[in-house]
Amino acid sequence: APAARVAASAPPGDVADRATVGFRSRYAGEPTGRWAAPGRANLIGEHTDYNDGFVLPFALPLRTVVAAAPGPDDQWTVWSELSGEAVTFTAADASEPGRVGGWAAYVAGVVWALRAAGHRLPGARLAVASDVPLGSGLSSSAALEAAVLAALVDLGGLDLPAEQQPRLAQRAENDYVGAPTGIMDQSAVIRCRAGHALFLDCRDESVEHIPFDLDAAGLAVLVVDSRAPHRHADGEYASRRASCEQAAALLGVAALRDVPADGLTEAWERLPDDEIRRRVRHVVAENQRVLDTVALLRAGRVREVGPLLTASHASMRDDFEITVPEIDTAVEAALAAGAWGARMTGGGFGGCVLALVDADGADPVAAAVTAAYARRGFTAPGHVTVRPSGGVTRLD
Ligand code: GAF
Repeated sequence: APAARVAASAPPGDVADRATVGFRSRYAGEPTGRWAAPGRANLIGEHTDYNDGFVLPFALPLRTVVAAAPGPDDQWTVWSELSGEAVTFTAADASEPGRVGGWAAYVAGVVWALRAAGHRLPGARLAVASDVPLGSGLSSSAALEAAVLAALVDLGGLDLPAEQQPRLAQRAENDYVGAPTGIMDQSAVIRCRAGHALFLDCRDESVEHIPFDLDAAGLAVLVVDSRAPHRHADGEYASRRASCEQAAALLGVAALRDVPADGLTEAWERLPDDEIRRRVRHVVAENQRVLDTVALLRAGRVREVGPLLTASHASMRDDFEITVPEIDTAVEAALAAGAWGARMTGGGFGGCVLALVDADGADPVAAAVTAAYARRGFTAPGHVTVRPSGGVTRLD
């Protein structure tokens, strides 16, 4: 059956068990503890985070688990089930971006960011297992950062309050790995609560946990993996960000967050060309859609969020131009099969679509997307239904 193929892209068996087994076989000892961080989906609010705006992500039941124990001073070894290899790096490697590459750069980046913030941390041995699919726009990198960060904070007895952890993990990604991402993903995987979406103001990082009770509403969220490759470290993400910053400078505001929805027409006239106008329109309207979605969820009107999701998708496709044919096909097919709303989630150029469907509607909608893919000759999509889950936690 095609069900749960997103999750099935991971090896079989419980992810926490896999981390322990990996730790034992690699290091011939017992881990001191295990830390789990989720992937995330963003309900709405895309490319708004680096514009100081609003986002509304929720954590996924798919998790990355790190089993860890202290190790020799100034040395970190990390094994991952996905690569099947261990990477060892020293304090010197971790002090210079670029010295550790590939997936281990996210780990070295966390060590780097902790040390740059003045923390003295112990050397460590780590083993990583994950059910969060890589490169699918579900924040596998933020999950890895958050789980490693939690492990190092606990092993070192460091004083780093939870509210400060997203910024630190973001620094690992921005300054060590070199991806110019915003604060949404790290905030989501660290701060989300089960049964809730995280309403985050990316300017001051204040949060509100908004009830997102799908069962009570008789609804489900279907996540479809487009299987189109997704790379937000590449030039498109950076160029969208640069356009937004350029527009803010032209409009004389600190960030596009400061352009009110009813000030769009005026802003529009002051911008030099059609492309930059459409970029601005996306961000300004998307911020308002987040606020409207929060208001509906607060009122328990979950189903009515659907049209806002679909409007967000149209804006990403037409104004921000970050979708791809597989993604648009999945959204159109989901809507045609009865979804209340559907949109791409994450940075774009591939990744996943989420669809708000009736509780018994996930299978028919997934089947409709799969059929539409087959008609267009695309690689079959993956899919899984998800519930809003909790953020990073220590398991034992
Ligand atoms: C990626 C980035 F990492 C986030 O910061 C955010 O900008 C998102 O794309 C788009 O909303 O996930």
